[in-house]
Amino acid sequence: MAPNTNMPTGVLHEHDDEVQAQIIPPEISKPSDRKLELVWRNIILFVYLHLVALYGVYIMLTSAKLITSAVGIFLYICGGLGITAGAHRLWAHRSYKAKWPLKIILTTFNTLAFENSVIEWSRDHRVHHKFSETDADPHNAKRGFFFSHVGWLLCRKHPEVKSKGKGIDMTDLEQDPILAFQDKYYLYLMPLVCFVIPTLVPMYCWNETFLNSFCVNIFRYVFTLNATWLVNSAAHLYGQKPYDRYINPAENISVSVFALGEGWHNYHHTFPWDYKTSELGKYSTNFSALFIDFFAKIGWAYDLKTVSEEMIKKRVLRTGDGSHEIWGWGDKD
Ligand code: ST9
Ligand code: ZN
Ligand code: ZN
Repeated sequence: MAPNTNMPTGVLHEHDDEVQAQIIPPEISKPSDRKLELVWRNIILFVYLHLVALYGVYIMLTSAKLITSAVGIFLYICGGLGITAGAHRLWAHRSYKAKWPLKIILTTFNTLAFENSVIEWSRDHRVHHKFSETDADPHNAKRGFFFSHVGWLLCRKHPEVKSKGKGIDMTDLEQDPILAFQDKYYLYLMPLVCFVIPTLVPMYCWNETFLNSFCVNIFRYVFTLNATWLVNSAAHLYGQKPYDRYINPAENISVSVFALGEGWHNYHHTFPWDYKTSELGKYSTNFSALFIDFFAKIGWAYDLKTVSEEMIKKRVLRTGDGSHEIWGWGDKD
């Protein structure tokens, strides 16, 4: 059985709740009691973006050309893949390897999604897995739905995030020239790829108005953000726990649909190295797995990591909440 080096909780599950409480150092397990330092620039920007996005919905339903809306949906999928197949599965977890043409596609898609550079995103995400639901977790779901959804981006990070984060090894990503380039020039690349080009293309290619083009693109961006944030909020709060009942991440099909297959979060936190981020990777609720499988077929993605049926079965029987279909087989030894 391959050791789960990324997840200290993998060891904790061997024990009952009381023992777990003793193992987690008390200084990071207790709820945050410090004063929040709000970042008004972000609050104002996110309120503005959400208002424009709402107007974007109205525009899509009334005056936007069909092709403008269709391209908006296409860009949501592209940007989404830049997060799921790129930042998350390829880079933060290294659950598969990619040749440079696919890395360039995914870095471009990732920049389109504007969720910070891959290196910054992955650092926060590695901290999230290693110190899940403690003060060191950037979007600690124990602080409630709003905080884990968007609140964490509206205030200064908890000091524990920064101090524990310093111990995370990021050299693998920092040494990647494509990611280093994206990180270095992010402040030029991001506005161009996420806002300027998607606004100009509909205007110049099919005579869309500036207002329509701008608002539909902002809606596309805000929709991708919320789909991502739902993984941190809803999928950490609502759903079944067939693989590990001792953790909060849960299986949430609605989140999976909007987040291109990332709502199977109980599985993902239990087996974070699986490139499918779910047991079955059914394409209907895991478009990102379909995308990676396609590129594996043409050889641009390789070394796809997964989990054996045997290991999943053992884990389900040992720590699952009983909701896995395996329990119906009557084979519990
Ligand atoms: C966005 C990100 O939306 C969303 C990520 C979601 C992740 C979801 C994961 C779920 C699984 C995958 C599902 C994908 C589904 C996708 C579906 C798609 C359809 N370790 O950050 P600063 C240090 S972004 C170590 O400014 P503040 C470090 O020294 C949206 N150290 O902290 C750093 O300096 P440097 C757009 C760390 O001042 C220094 O602190 N972007 C760590 O507390 C200062 O860092 C925004 O809105 C760490 N983890 O400010 C920007 N972190 O960087 C939002 C920090 O030089 N961010 N340090 O190394 C900000 O404005 C600020 O970060 C802040 C905190 C105000 C939130
Ligand atoms: Zn992850
Ligand atoms: Zn999570």
